[in-house]
Amino acid sequence: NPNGTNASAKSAKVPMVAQPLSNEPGEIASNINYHVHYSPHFSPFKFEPEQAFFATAESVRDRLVQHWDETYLHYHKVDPKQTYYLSMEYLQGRTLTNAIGNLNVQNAYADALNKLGHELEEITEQEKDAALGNGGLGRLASCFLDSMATLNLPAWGYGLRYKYGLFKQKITKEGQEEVAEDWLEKFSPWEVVRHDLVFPVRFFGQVEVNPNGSRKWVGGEVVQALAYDVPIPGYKTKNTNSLRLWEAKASAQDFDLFQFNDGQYESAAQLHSRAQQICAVLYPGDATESGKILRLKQQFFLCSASLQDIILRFKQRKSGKGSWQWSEFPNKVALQLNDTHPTLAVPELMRLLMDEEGLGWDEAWDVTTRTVAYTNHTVLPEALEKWSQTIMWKLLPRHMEIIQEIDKRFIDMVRATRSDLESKISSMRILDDNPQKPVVRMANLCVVAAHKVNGVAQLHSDILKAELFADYVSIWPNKLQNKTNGITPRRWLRFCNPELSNIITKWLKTDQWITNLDLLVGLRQFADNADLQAEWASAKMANKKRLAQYIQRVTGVSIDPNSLFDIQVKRIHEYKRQLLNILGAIYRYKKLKEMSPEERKNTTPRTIMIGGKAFATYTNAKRIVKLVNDVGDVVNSDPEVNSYLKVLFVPNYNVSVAEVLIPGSELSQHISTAGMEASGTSNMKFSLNGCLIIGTLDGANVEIREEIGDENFFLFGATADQVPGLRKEREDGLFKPDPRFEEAKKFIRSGAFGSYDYSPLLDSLEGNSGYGRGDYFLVGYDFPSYMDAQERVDKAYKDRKKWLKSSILSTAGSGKFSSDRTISQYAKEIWNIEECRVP
Ligand code: T68
Repeated sequence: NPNGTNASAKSAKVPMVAQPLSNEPGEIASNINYHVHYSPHFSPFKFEPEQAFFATAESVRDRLVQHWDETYLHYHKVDPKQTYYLSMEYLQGRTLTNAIGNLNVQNAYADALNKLGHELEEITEQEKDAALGNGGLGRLASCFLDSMATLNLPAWGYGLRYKYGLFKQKITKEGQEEVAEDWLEKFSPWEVVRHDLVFPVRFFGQVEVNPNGSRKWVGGEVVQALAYDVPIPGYKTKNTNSLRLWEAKASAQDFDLFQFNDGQYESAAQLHSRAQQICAVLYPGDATESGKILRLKQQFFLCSASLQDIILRFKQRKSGKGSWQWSEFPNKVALQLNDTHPTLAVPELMRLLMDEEGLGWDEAWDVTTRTVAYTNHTVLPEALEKWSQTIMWKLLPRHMEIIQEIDKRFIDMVRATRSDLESKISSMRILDDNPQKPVVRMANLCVVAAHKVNGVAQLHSDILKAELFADYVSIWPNKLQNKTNGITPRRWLRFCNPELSNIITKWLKTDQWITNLDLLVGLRQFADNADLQAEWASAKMANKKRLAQYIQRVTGVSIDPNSLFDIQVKRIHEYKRQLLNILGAIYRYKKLKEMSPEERKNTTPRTIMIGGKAFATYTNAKRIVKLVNDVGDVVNSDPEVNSYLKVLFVPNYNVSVAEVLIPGSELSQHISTAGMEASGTSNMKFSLNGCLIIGTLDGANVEIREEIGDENFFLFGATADQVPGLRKEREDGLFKPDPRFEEAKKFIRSGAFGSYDYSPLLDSLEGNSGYGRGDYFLVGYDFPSYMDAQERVDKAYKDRKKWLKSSILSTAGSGKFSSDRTISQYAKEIWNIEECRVP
């Protein structure tokens, strides 16, 4: 029995897997009908698109559950080494289209729904996005889950089941407004609650020393972690992995019936409401101490529940197989930390092994370090996590003891073996004992404890090696690796862009590219072919029209599908430089205004779309959102120029909005200050969909340009190694701004876009240095080369054949950026796991 429990009734037998379900449209229709009636969630006899969505999803889930159970049994039987991906974020988006596509039952479901009077496309639109993440890091985790299942790798994702994921962005006259988004408002048809999987997680309390010297963490408060599983189907394979999301609950004993009956309702349910807070929201504000404690609780909750589950599975599989040793644990478990957010897995695994399982320090440390690997996603100093030691001692006293010991042993090791590093110890060690503000540096803990550390694009990994982690590399030369990010070609081409997919399949004479993306190079030989170009152009036009309809619906602005569609969508951040984009748009607008009507006719009409969410307390990012909206209001209603230029802010950018925008884009902007964007992944999605890139030599742009050819990439800007020197020049007062840059800023200051006070934002671009000044992100320095690159874009777009050729070559050169490639590399070079295909 894979669950390790004894069947209580002697004769009780569970049929291991139920009868397979038919995928014949009539059978599917009756299955949907069955759910409408017998899995009721609404009033009887209601069958509008919403009810049809839930019933359809439940019928798809039935099919997934069969594969899921078989996968569960198979992994249990084979007992392979498995990967556990620990992430505080998953940006799953919608599931229905992806699940139907991976099961290869699109046509059957479309037919079945037709029989019931519905259109599949309309039904899929009913689904809410699961947005349990912020941006790139969370979406990467979801792409990885898709690839792990598709590659038949025995792997699990672990995360938290936030009630409110990422906020919904509303655009008002004031700019961005955040509204809570309740993705579980009705319910999620995909998740399955596992009532038998509950683990206790402790907070606060104290450490008890036993007479034999062993230590135990006791007291404090205990909440229960309850497992919710989401199926992760692979593409055209039975392997269906799990994303296990933990929810926090208090138990019935924690409800004080006496107090309640005494009318003290709040205090009676105190522990219940404290438990509920843990999974209430993604990234609760951490300006206050209670906010910090809550975030740390979330991180620990994920780590502790997941490790207890993993250890239980390890023991269950070992039981009945004779004697075994803890040293075998790393042969069965690979734990990947998605950034430092789950770092507490390190001291928690140490604690579980020592205090619960009775291992000594050396053995526990050996097991832990052979199990854990860490991915870094940023070099921005402000994004490197540092937790207050005071808070940590309060919330996790035993873990602080362990971290102290790891720190001490690390220092001892360096002193004993590397006297040349003496002066580096204070920056390399885990604890920063600065008496003003003692902190734990989570990245340092990860690097010391992990057997492998990786960056997410070549340039980023090189920077980690040469700068952030250079001293560690001198101790452990083989620890640091590169794993260039990737995206799943299923969601990001096959399903979101069926028009282009069909053309690719037709010209390559195979659809194998869907799981072997390198085959796209086969398109290169046809890049000049007039027939392919015509088909390519018509697919793009169809997608542009669909995008134009979407824009009309959400903004009320009509855009011209014959104009160049130019898109920048990502989180709003100063280093990503949406400000450079909008200043360029402003300059373009001003020049158009100065032109004669005849001159305007020679320009390339453009529709500039910018979308993305600003973190709620990030003031300058919110000012940028407001500026884009204000510029759009003026430009789009200016009859003199609005057939040559439109500027749109696309509200509430998320995964399903991306699925509409990316196929319809022709130019996309990836224009971060060089050295600051670790990788970027939307650059890969755009390129895969035949969109040309204007960008800096940053993150994965470098590799994309290498793959697709520099003649198909609009490059501009300083390089990463020039950046420090340029900042220095600026500080020394040597920077001479380009007149075009000055003109654009002056135009905003003149009030051309309304009366809002943009001076704090513009001031950040002025002066030589200082907090919020001195143009740290080098917008002014890169502006002229950016505008020159934009002129090259305008010219290139007029040569239709050449543009289409570059577009085809962009898709053809994107094979490397499949997350299947990325995950195969993790599997071989970090996890040491192998395929375990369900027969
Ligand atoms: C991104 N990081 C990188 N961080 O910025 C991007 N959440 O270059 C890279 O492509 C991507 O990771 C995948 O590797 C993030 O998305 C976060 O969202 C974040 C940062 C701090 C705390 C929580």
